Parts: sequence; structure tokens; C-alpha cells
Amino acid sequence: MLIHVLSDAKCRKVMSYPFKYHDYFDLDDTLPEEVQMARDAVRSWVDSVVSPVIETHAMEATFDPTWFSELGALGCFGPALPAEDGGQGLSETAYGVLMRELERGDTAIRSMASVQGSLVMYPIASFGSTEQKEKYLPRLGRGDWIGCFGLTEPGHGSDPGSMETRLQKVAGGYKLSGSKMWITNAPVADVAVIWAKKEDGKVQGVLLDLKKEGVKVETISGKWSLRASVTGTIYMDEVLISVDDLLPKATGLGYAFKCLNKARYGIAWGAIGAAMDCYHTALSYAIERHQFNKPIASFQLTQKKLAEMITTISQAQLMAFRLGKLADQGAVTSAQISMAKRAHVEMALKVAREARQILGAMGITNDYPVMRHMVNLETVITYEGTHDIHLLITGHDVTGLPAY
Ligand code: TGC
Ligand code: FAD
Repeated sequence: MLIHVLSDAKCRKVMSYPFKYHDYFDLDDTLPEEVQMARDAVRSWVDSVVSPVIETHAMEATFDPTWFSELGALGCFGPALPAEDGGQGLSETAYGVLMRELERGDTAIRSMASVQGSLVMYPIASFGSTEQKEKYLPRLGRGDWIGCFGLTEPGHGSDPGSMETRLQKVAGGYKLSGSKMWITNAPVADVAVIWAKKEDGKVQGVLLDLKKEGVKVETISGKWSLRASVTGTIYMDEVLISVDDLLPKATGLGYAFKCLNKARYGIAWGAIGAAMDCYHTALSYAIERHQFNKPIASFQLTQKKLAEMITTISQAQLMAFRLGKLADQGAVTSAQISMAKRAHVEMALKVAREARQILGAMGITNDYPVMRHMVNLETVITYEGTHDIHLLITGHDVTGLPAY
């Protein structure tokens, strides 16, 4: 049943619809009880802790650092990793559902979890030594330490294989030199997973303590998007690296891409959360807002927008649940993940733009979450592989011919 308690068009906090209205095919009912409980805990945290303050944080380009430990306590960092690796031992589907819930709040929150869990904990758990796992994973899982992932460079984004960051062999280890740009959380991180080329031309994953001599981190300012997330540039000037800091099983660019598969999978689910929040807001507003003495929801053109929004959201939800099933069976391909990441981010952006129109002038304000989601999604359509790169990955997969 819809709940209509909205007295002031500017007050979104009182708008409340049962979740069923965003889950048209009752897909969440198919989740095991433990996953529904984890989802409810994260949803409740987002609604009570994030949503009341996120507009202010986004306007001021800040975030609450206590969110890291709270996300850790909620099990949002690597939920599908085994408990001994700092995770929760949940399914890949559960991981996706939690990312969807976080991104209902804000992309920045989901990004915190994506980077920590999929881009830092996952490579340590999968390619790290026993000592590295023991040192980092419990702390990262709890959110006591913050990690970041450095693949992109100022001159090399879509083409990380041309990276210039170098690992040079010296007595007692290696010297690491180069720079990594657009690195989520770098300014607040303790450790970075850095991808660098060795003298033999092979790409190597390295664990870099960001307090080491020779490391400098600068915050990137002036972002119109992902404003509640901090992004930085990491400069490395002949930083001494011990052999023990190399991820022993991460030699080859493909290992960096394996991490991206995990994070892109989370984005494929997360973008749906942003779309659901925009749809929810637009539906509530359209029913309450009157023009020509009628709710604007009674006009066919508004209904077309709303009906198409929930149709495309439902299509994405169905694809995400199938993707989750394949991931749980260990059968998902990186090309399937690319297709879902691309399609769902595009869907979410379209939903956000339509929702913004339904809200009229109010749609451009921070009284509603729509414009914030919309500008966040402009980052999501670019990071973790741009919209066009994912199209080319699908093209490569179906033709066997790379067009990069
Ligand atoms: P290519 O020659 O095709 O491949 C090199 C090696 O990697 C293997 N490989 C993969 N392995 C696993 N999963 C994948 N998705 C893989 N893609 C490729 C490949 O088999 C090969 O292995 P081997 O053993 O034969 O050497 O590589 P390429 O250099 O031609 O590049 C292809 C392309 C364009 C698809 C790739 O470079 C790409 O995906 N570019 C996009 C870069 C990107 O996504 N960067 C993301 C940076 S991290 C980020 O944005 C974090 S945002 C964090 C947040 O949420 O806040
Ligand atoms: P470019 O590669 O320069 O691309 C520019 C345009 O050219 C795009 O439209 C692209 O699709 C197109 N293009 C490029 N090559 C081709 C081609 N072969 N065919 C057709 N078109 C092509 N990176 C990290 O390593 N770690 C992070 O934590 C991280 N966080 C980020 C956070 C934010 C807020 C942002 C905005 C980015 C982040 N990134 C991170 C970087 C992100 O992954 C890159 O921005 C992305 O991979 C694209 O690289 P680029 O920006 O250099 O664009």
C-alpha cells in the first residue's frame, strides 16, 4: 500500500513507499533470509545515517570518516570474501544486493565499499602472501585501515597497459617511481595497491604504505561529481619497496583486471540502487504535486516516464540477479560483467534525467537526491572502464576481434 503523508513538497524524508514498488518482479523475495537480513541492516543504516546528511556532505565536498568503521561493522567490505579473509562468507548475489543498497544512499558510499573490498582486500586475499593477508585483511575488513587502488595514470586511463610507473630492481628490493591519478580515497588511505611495470615489462601488483618516504598524495578538487568521495593523485619518487611488499601471485596486467571484474560487478548492482532512489523520488513527487488541479502523475506523459523507468529498472534487476547466480556458480564471464555495468549505468543515468524532469525546478535542488545521483553517475559511466570501452569489450567478445 502506498503511504501518502507528504504535507510539504520539499520534505522528502516523510515520503515512504514499500520496497515492493521498486521490485516489480519480487526478486528480493528469492533471497535467502540471511541476505535479506544483511540487506535490511544496510538499508536501515543508509536511511538513518547517510540520507539525512548526504546532501550537506555532497554540497561541501566532505564525508564522515566514521563511515569506514560503520561499513566494516555492517560487513560491507568484501562481503563475499571468506571470514578468514576479512569478509562475511556471503554469496556474490548478497554482495551485489549490499552495493545496491549503499548506492541508493550515494555512489560515494558504494565506492568506499567497492574500493576497499573488491580492489584492495580481494587482491590481497587472492594474490597475497600469508603474512600480507594476516597484516592487512582483518584491519581493512573492519575499516580500521583504508585502502586504495592505483591503476590509472595522468597519461593512461583506458589503456593501463601503457602505464609508465616503474619498479626498478635495486639491492634489498625495488624502487617504485611514477604517478597514479584519480585514485578514490588516496588522500585518506593507509595503503595502496599500485600497479607498476618491472624491467621485464610485466605489470606487478605492489602494496604501498602511503606514509613511506618518497610518496606524496594530493587531493583532486573541483569535482562536480562524486563530491562526497575524496579522490587523489599519488606521486612516487624512488620509493624503496621490499620484496615482501609485492603481491606474489599478481604478475601480469590480467591480475589488475581480475580486481576490476569484482568492482564492475558491484557497480552493475549499485547503479540500480541509484536508479531506484530516483524513481522512488519521482513517483512520490508526481503523486503529490498538483498542476491544472490534478496530480502530475495523472498526466499520460508523466505516466510514460514513470512506467518506462520501472520497466528499465526491472530489466536491470533481472539481469543483475542472473549475473549474481552465474557469479555464485563461478561461471560469470568478464564480458557479461562489462555488459551489465555498461547497460545499468546508462539505464540509471536515463532514469535520473527523467526523474529530474518530473520534479521540475525542484529537481535541480538538494532538497531531493536526483541531481546528486545524476552527477554521480557521470563518474560511474567513466570509471572502472568507460561506457565505450565496455561496448568494445562486448564487441570483442561477440566478434573475436579487438577494436581498442
Ligand atoms: P588485453 O591485452 O586485452 O589483456 C591483457 C591481459 O589481461 C587479460 N584480461 C582480463 N583478465 C581478467 N578479466 C578481464 N576483464 C580482463 N581483460 C583482459 C587478458 O586476457 C590478457 O591476459 P594475458 O594472460 O593474455 O596477458 O589488454 P588491453 O591492454 O588491450 O586492454 C583491453 C581493455 C581496453 C579492455 C582494458 O585495458 C580495459 O578494461 N581498460 C579500462 C581500464 C579501466 O577499467 N580502468 C579502471 C581503473 S580502476 C577504477 O576506475 C576504480 S573506480 C573506484 C571506485 O569505485 O571509486
Ligand atoms: P581516457 O582513457 O582518456 O578516455 C577519454 C575518452 O576516450 C573516453 O570517452 C573513452 O571511452 C575514449 N576512448 C579511449 N580509448 C578509446 C578507444 N580505444 N576507442 C574508443 N574510444 C576510446 N582509477 C584508478 O585506478 N583507481 C581509482 O580508484 C579510480 N577512481 C576514480 C574516481 C573518479 C571520481 C574518477 C572520475 C575516475 C577514477 N579512476 C580511478 C579513473 C578511471 O578509471 C578513468 O577515468 C577511466 O578508466 C577512463 O580513463 P581517462 O579518464 O583517462 O579517459
